[in-house]
Amino acid sequence: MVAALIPEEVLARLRAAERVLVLTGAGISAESGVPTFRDAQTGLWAKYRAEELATPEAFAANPRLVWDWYAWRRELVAQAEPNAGHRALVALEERYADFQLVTQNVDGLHARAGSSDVVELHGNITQNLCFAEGTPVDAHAHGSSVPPRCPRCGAYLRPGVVWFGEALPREALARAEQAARRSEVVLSIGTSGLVHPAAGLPLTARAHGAFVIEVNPTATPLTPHADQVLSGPAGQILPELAALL
Ligand code: BJW
Repeated sequence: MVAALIPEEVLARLRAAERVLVLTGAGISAESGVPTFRDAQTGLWAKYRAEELATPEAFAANPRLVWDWYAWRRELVAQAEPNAGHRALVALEERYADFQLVTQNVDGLHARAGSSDVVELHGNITQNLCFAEGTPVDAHAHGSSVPPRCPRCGAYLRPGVVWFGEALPREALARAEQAARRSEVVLSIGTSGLVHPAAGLPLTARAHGAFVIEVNPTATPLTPHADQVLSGPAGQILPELAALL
């Protein structure tokens, strides 16, 4: 493996910092074999745009189609294992007294890697909610219809994720915004920076004086605003970074 060149300023900022925020997106799980959100459509699903399936309107119009898409993705996630990038963030968490990991990912791989405090902004794909009431429900216990029905009210169950046009979980967003305001260094890892309000967190942090480091093989809307860009795969860069600190 070719060593990524980590600028000395990145190491110096991370060594000096006491408060660190990490924001992750789908790119950190790519090396676990979980397709990124905007690359997810392959095989049977290639004719659909992910953005058009991840909405309450799409579910209302065709619940079976959207449920089946999530069933397929749940299977991919169940077969995936955390990678070296996820594990490097566990090591970073252990280094800092004030470390907040905020993820847009719904795959649960940070927790499976061993991160102990993960703010999940967009929910978790393993969970289910009643589509009518928004309450958590265990799908396996309730019948064979597709999608399964809520045992309380009979409405369809839906995956426990946040779709376009829906509010993010209030406490999760509040914790993420607080961390953005107090952190000295922010790592934005494997996210296209297209989806708000998550995409605004590094910019909020920067406006409050944080040093912003982006880790991504591709430029994003954040790139011109980042103080340093580590261009490459998270599964290579993050372990090198953690080892050098
Ligand atoms: C690698 C790599 C490797 C590859 N290593 N990197 C302000 C401006 C404009 C619009 C809005 C705004 N505020 C709100 C909006 C509307 C909307 C929005 O943002 N729209 C934009 C798209 C235009 N936002 C919302 O609707 C949000 N809700 C909201 O604001 O509600 C307001 C409200 C308040 C009160 C009441 C009611 C409403 C909700 C957003 C929910 C997003 N949900 C999804 C789906 C989750 C479930 C699912 O997975 O199916 O979350 S969308 C999707 O995008 C998913 C992701 O978490 C999210 C971000 O994607 P991510 O992680 O960045 O992935 P990709 O695929 O885009 O990028 C991968 C990156 O990895 C790439 O850059 C690669 O280069 C990189 N990569 N390999 C490192 N090895």
